[in-house]
Amino acid sequence: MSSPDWQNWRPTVLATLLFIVDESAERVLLIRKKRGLGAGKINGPGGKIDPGETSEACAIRETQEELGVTALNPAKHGELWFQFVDGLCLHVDVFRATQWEGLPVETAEAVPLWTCLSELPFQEMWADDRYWLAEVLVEKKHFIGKFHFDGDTLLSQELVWIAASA
Ligand code: 6U4
Repeated sequence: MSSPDWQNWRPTVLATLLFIVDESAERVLLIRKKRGLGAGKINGPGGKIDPGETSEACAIRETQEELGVTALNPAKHGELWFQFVDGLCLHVDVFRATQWEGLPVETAEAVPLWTCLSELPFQEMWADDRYWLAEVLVEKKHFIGKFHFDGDTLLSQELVWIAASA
């Protein structure tokens, strides 16, 4: 399977992920996703950007819809470029927040999972997450990651850590 032509890659779907980090308790608010792409997996809350919506507003809205929690001042920490063999070209902005309002509740879309930062459940997450998630959550790093998937199988990856202005 040849690698994607990342130079000429254009996304067809724009989405977000948001990770709320409780720094004093060294834990992160993850979800068990109930439906949509990646149903059954553990991930951060997030979803598709609506027309005219900023990615930050999308990340906040999706987290409210999925968990009933409002993230305050999320900071963008990265971009994920996903090329799926079936043709999906998915671009995801990744946000990290350390302040929020509300208590997480289970919804039709997700089960909330406060998770120790030292025990991220990579075996139940998308295969790309092990390459960037701990560094973003714990070390507050910034990145661009490009990942080629066949369904759940990660075929190839390119990851660059970048200066904090992303
Ligand atoms: P809406 O807008 O409610 O339809 P939702 O159904 O939650 O959104 P969906 O199914 O389009 O979203 O999937 C997009 C979500 O899946 C984004 O939050 C990013 C996440 N996602 C998809 N592929 C991923 C991957 N390989 N690694 C990862 N997250 C991924 O960490």
